[in-house]
Amino acid sequence: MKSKFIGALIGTAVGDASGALLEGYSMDEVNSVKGGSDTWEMISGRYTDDTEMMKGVAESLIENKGFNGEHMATRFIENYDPRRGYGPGTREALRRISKGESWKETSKKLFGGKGSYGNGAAMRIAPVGLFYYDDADKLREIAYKSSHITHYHELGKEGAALQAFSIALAVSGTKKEDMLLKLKRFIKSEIYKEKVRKLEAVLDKEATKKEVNSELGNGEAAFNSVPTAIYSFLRADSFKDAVVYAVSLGGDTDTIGAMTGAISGAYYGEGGIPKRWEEKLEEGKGKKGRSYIRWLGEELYRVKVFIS
Ligand code: R7I
Ligand code: MG
Ligand code: MG
Repeated sequence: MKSKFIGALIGTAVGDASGALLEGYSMDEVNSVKGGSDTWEMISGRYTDDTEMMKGVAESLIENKGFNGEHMATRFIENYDPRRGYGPGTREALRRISKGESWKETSKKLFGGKGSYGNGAAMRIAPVGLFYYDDADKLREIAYKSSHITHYHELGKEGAALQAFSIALAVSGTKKEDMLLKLKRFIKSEIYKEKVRKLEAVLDKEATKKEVNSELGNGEAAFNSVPTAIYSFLRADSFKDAVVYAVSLGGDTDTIGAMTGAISGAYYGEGGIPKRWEEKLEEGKGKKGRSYIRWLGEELYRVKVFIS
């Protein structure tokens, strides 16, 4: 279990770093850069906002032994590093909260008053999926609340909950073939229900990457990337194949890589992550990189056992 906790957090960082240099490239461009997918290796160990924010979620859950919105928002602000490439909505939300606005009110004002449906809440959600893996109602509640800090839109929150629940299923040792049924039962929104139906269809027919992108999407909206990450995990037989495939789809490569890495790391445990990839991961400025992320996984596990 501890190895799964560490695996999901290191998996997020490794997946993020794997796609980091390719974010925004089309599928064809990615494949012309990296060639055949099985020969591809991680180029750089530098991670982006996806991992930076995931650390804030983990730190806050650990320090509070559960969710505290104001504290988590403060962690996001303290960890904020503009060079990591944050989404514009998230950047604006954190700027406003740092100026004194309430974390409960800020995100509602973005994107014309409906809030963001970007994948920024889902990409950082791994610690929530781990910490609440044994309680689906609580997991949903905290996934929504932690999203609310930056992503108020129902589809942004539901994407984060779906990603968290996928991680929870992976942690609890659910067999891959049983996951889709459980995911279908969990989802509330019609848009995600439809996406999971499409996911099942592309899985059944061994679709081409082009078909996967057109059916599931590879963009920055949560509904165009969370189902794609789940698919990338389900179709592969190893951590490496899952992440390489996710990145090879192009588009929001760091984030689809990070989310695929989170689910796969939770499923296979840290031992499933190629050692050379983990070792390539940066230690980060202020020593909050590879070793620190591993420590966060251990601590999150320790606190989970303590409160259970
Ligand atoms: O979701 P968010 O934090 O962005 C995450 C992405 C990941 O790829 C990271 O790797 C990083 O590169 O950024 O930031 P948001 O700005 O909230 O959402 C991302 C994008 O989704 C926005 O810039 C919009 O293009 C789009 N988007 C929306 N478009 C129209 N209407 C999000 N919400 C809306 C909306 O309501
Ligand atoms: Mg990023
Ligand atoms: Mg991204």
